[in-house]
Amino acid sequence: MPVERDALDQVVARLRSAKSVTVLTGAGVSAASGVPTFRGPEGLWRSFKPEDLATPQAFRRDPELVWEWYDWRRQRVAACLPNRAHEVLAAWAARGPGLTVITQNVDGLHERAGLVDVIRLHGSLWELSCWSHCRQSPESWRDESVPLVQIPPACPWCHGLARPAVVWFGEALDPGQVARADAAARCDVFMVVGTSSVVYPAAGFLDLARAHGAFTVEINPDETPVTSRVDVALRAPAETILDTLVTGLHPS
Ligand code: BJW
Ligand code: ZN
Repeated sequence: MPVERDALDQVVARLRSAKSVTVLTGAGVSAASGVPTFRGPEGLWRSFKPEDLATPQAFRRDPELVWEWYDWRRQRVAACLPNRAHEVLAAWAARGPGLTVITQNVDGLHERAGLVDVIRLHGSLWELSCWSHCRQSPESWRDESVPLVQIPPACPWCHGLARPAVVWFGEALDPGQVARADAAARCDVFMVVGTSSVVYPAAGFLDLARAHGAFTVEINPDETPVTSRVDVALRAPAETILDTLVTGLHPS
């Protein structure tokens, strides 16, 4: 179903008068790049249960299996390129202050599109940390080797087990990133883009923005648990609708 012109015009008008705009992104933003989403028909978890792979318990039980999954995902993402949604957000942010991007994605595609200062709630596929938090190691370190040289990889400092520096179910998010997201949610326009909005605390930032009085927008081809709570739901792919919105906002 085509997105109604009225709805688009309303969003562009709000964006034009906004001093601060925050965009919360999820896996759907990277779908057009070929990165599988988590849930849904083609989701990463159609054949794996999240609790089998994305929890500290799963890692403790079988680090090799979990690392094989992450190694496969790293290889897959390394072969992908940022799409129009990533590019539009990076170009918009580069025009000056006012746009903040919070992402749940661990793929690094926002950064590869040139976006700086992205708030990363769930860590990065490209960073590792020491499973036993040894005193010598930094909190995390970058490792972009594809495929990994060794599975499971070792901590270069204590030679014990390394883990992906991502946030698994039941783990706390980085308080610094949460504080930044919390501040960014107090904005004039808050947009949730390409996320199923089922994972907390990320999904809760929309309500914080609403409580602050933000105008709220969802961009997703499918309905989600927050669709009924936003001011405007644009049922379309992120890579087309963000382009349309920004062309309306900054006509060349
Ligand atoms: C398109 C599109 C296109 C397709 N364009 N769109 C409150 C209530 C209930 C539960 C909880 C709660 N608070 C906490 C919990 C527990 C839990 C949770 O949320 N559980 C729910 C699932 C029930 N949360 C946690 O455990 C969090 N930790 C925590 O709360 O800690 C508390 C604590 C405090 C102090 C000490 C200790 C603990 C941690 C959550 C971590 C989530 N981690 C993952 C894995 C990251 C690593 C990895 O990648 O392997 O993050 S789970 C996974 O889901 C990943 C994603 O970032 C996240 C969200 O998924 P996302 O992005 O929404 O993807 P999909 O696939 O679900 O949706 C894609 C969407 O795109 C779909 O809607 C499509 O329609 C759409 N789409 N193509 C636009 N072209
Ligand atoms: Zn270590």
